[in-house]
Formats: sequence, C-alpha cells, structure tokens
Amino acid sequence: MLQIYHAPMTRSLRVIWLCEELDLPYEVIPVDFSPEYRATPEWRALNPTGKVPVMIDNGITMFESGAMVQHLLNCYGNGRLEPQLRTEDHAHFLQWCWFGESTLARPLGEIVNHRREFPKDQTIPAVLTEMANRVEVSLHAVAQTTQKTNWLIGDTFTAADIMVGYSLHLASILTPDRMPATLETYWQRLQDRPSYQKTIIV
Ligand SMILES: N[C@@H](CCC(=O)N[C@@H](CS)C(=O)NCC(=O)O)C(=O)O
Repeated sequence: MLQIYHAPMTRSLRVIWLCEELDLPYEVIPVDFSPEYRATPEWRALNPTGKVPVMIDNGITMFESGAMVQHLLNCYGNGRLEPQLRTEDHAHFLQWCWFGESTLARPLGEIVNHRREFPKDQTIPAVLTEMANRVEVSLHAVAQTTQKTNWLIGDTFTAADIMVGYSLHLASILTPDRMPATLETYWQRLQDRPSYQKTIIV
C-alpha cells in the first residue's frame, strides 16, 4: 500500500488530501519532526534534505510533495482532478500547482524558518514583515482568480486547488491578518470539502 510519511501540519497533507479525493488507500507513517531525527542517516536515506514528507509507492521513494501529487495523478488519476494535457486549462493547472509550492509557500516557509531558527528576541521584524507582504500579494492573486470561478481552473476542482489549498491552510495560521476578504469564499469552499476535513485531523 502507498505509504505517506507524515508530521502534523506539514506538506504530507497535500498527498493525504489527494488520496482522499481519489479514494486511494494509503498508510500514514508518523515521522518524528524534531531536527535531531530529521538529521539521522535513517531519515536522510529517505529524504536527503531532511524535510517532510516522503512517499513510497510500489517501491518508489519520493520527496517533494508536488511531484508526489503529480505521480499519483499520472498513475491512479485516470484523468480525474487534472485538465486534459496540452490545453489552456492544463497550462493554468501547472501554473497554480507550481505557484502553490513556490511563490506562495516560499515566503510562508521563510516565516516558519525565521521563527524557528532565531530566539524570540533575535527575530528581525523587517524580514517577517517583508515575507508577510509577499504572502499577501500571492493571496490576492488567488483571490482575483477565484472570485470569477468556483475553483482555480474554472468550475472544476483539481489537484491545483489541493496544492494551493495546503498553502492557504498555512497562511490562515501564520498570516491570518493578511488573508484578503475577497479570498474568504474560496477558502471556505475548500474547507467545506469532506476530504479536507478528513485530512487536517490526520
Ligand atoms: N518543497 C518541499 C518542501 C518540504 C518542506 O519544506 N517541508 C517542511 C515541512 S512542511 C520541513 O520539513 N521543514 C523543516 C525544515 O525545513 O527544516 C515539498 O514540497 O515537499
């Protein structure tokens, strides 16, 4: 069975959420998220960057959550949750998937790392503010698109909504004051999905 190495709140939620949407059986393997464990040769053998998640499918070991999502769509999606290849919708699907983990998640990750690496009295407020500003610009980009349609790709829910949705989950916790009011309907729509509700409690 598909194995998902998971720690609470981490990007493994994307993979679990996708499995719930596709009705794919999976096993969750809890990971000790401490820096000490993630630095062990045992964990580095699975993820050489020491990060979470890791997924093992049929003897294939992967790190990078977005690649895991695409791999599962390719192997088990049967065309679900992804527009037809080589269409405008598919181009935009790729755009939002990559955006979810790069443009939007990167400044969120910087906020997490900055707070983790520096004792409270040594955090640099200007860095945190700049990263929050970058998050806000990205959130507006999502809001602009989802005000016109139900989902990122028109009226069909796709894995791009999962890629971006996980990052919105993080933003709602890390930078709640930066969530634009115009994003509320889409964010609520994501949270209303039974698959999301099952996922966030794992
Ligand atoms: N691009 C990677 C990012 C992985 C990542 O940053 N994971 C976080 C948890 S969600 C982590 O392990 N952070 C610990 C660290 O960077 O030290 C992915 O999508 O899998």
